[in-house]
Amino acid sequence: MITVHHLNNSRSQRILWLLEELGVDYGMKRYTRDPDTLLAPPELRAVHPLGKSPVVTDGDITIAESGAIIEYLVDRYGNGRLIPAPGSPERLRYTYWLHFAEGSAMTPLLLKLVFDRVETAPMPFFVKPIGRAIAAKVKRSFIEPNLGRHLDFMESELASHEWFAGAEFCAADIQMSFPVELSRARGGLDASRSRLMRFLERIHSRPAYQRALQKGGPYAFAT
Ligand SMILES: N[C@@H](CCC(=O)N[C@@H](CS)C(=O)NCC(=O)O)C(=O)O
Repeated sequence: MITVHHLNNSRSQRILWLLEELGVDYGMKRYTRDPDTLLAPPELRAVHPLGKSPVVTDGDITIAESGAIIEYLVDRYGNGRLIPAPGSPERLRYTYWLHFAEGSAMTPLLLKLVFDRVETAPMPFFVKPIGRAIAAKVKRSFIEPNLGRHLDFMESELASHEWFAGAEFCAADIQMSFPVELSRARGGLDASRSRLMRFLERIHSRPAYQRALQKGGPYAFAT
């Protein structure tokens, strides 16, 4: 039996969605973020030493890291679904986007979360102007240009491809959903990038996405 160790408002929503798309039975253990720090509760460290979500257990297998979990589930339970044919150009794009989501897209988004917090964090009055000026400079000179380039790149790829890997929806789109949703919520994605906005509309209207939301909620990024 598959168990998804699911943290509210997190990347593990993608795993619930994938399992709903595949129609595979699974159980769920819920964990709730600390309201102040937003960190996962320490119980999650008993499942995997890093204590992050998602983690999936399946019999005696424990697997962490969204991309690795998606590969495992598609391979073990997919029967060829949600993955392009081996050796096809779409398969290479599938691999690319599966890695891009966590390996590239998430980096400036996380840095933005951190530096937004630094900008508003309580500090002694005599360092406040310096702390805020440094945070603003890092955001302006490094984080925002990177975010913009990533968004432009993803938008342009959806101009030449219906979905991220090609003409068919696949698990790479599930993996890409989180950085695109986070970009919409906090990374500057707006109506000026209509293809990414349309991507969000399309994924949010999928019945399996809706079922995963009902099971996993609350999830703040499905707008
Ligand atoms: N690259 C990892 C990232 C895992 C991760 O950072 N998960 C976040 C949830 S979105 C988490 O568990 N945060 C709570 C914490 O760090 O305590 C993956 O894709 O699985």
